[in-house]
Amino acid sequence: QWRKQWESKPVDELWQSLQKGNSKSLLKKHLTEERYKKLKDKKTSLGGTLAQCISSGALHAGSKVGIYACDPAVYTDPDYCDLFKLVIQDYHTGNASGNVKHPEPSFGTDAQIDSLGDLDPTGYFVKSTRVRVARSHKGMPFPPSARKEDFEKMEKLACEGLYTMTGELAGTYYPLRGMDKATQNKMIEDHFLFRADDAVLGDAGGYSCWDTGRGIFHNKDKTFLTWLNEEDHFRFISMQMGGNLGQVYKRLVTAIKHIETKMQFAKADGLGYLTFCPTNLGTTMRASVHVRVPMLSKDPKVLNEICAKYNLQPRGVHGEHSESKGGVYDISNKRRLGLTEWEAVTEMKNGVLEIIKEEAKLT
Ligand code: CIR
Repeated sequence: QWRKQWESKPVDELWQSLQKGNSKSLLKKHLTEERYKKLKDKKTSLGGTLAQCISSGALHAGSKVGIYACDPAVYTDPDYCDLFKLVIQDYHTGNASGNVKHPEPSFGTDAQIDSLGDLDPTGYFVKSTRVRVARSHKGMPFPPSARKEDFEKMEKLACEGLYTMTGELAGTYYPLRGMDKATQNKMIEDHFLFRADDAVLGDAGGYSCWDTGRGIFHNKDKTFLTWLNEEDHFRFISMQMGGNLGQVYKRLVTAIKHIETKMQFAKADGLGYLTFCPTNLGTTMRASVHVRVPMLSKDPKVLNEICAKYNLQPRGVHGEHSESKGGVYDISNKRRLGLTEWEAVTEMKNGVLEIIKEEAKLT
């Protein structure tokens, strides 16, 4: 059903739905009638529209944010950036009138990265470690306003870059289009396959021209992966079993620094790397562990206190809105904007070390 180029509903229809529904989204809060009138017929320099940005939020009253960027231009467009800045400030700082400035990217020195080490040499507490970042091609539209040719061009450019990687990072690209059943099953088993099955993303135009330009690159050991055109143009993922955050983070940093010599990513002053969803801007980084804390999970008060102190987000292991099972939590950095990559990963490390210390006391 998503094979064709996606088209949003007319902007006035979306505006009416947003007014009628009881949405509590940041979109509804900040898209005043005055801003709506200013933007409703205004195209960005890459050809995107307000209807594309608000489609998902207008159709899903449960959305918390409700707005997506139709293309990277909205973040710097003199008319659109007002609205986006308010949503970004509000989401990332809890205060729409604040003024968070994102610093220049900084991944840490080699010595610092090496010092991250293993969070759990016992191997008992940390089951696995994963760090991901998102990236977008400079000057290319996001899915709602991308055409089939854009997806094809992005896939080609990405693959040319990915295939220059060597050593541990060298790998193979598996396009979703025409993937045989055996490869598909293997990908599902490995939890790598992504699908067009999220209506919130679908109604944002995220699956336009599906499955053109979509695919997965991974190295031989499956410790380094790249998703092409799932939600973002790129998701770079480094992961492995156990708690060796130093190895996982170093692998990711090596890969993205190399790819950045092959192509240009969309960035903006004060916002960092630009992404389709404004919640991911900045470092775009989520550094996480699956940690086994059966004792702490009996009464999550202490766990929640540590998470609050270190700005961590505890989740169940089956995604953002799942419950913890068997005392295993997915713990990740909550802040992505307004701090460096190095600060974000360090915050995660310190918090997880504290969690392990408290769990060990009770064990
Ligand atoms: C919302 O507004 O609640 C949804 N559009 C999702 C926001 C979280 N962002 C994301 O999953 N990339």
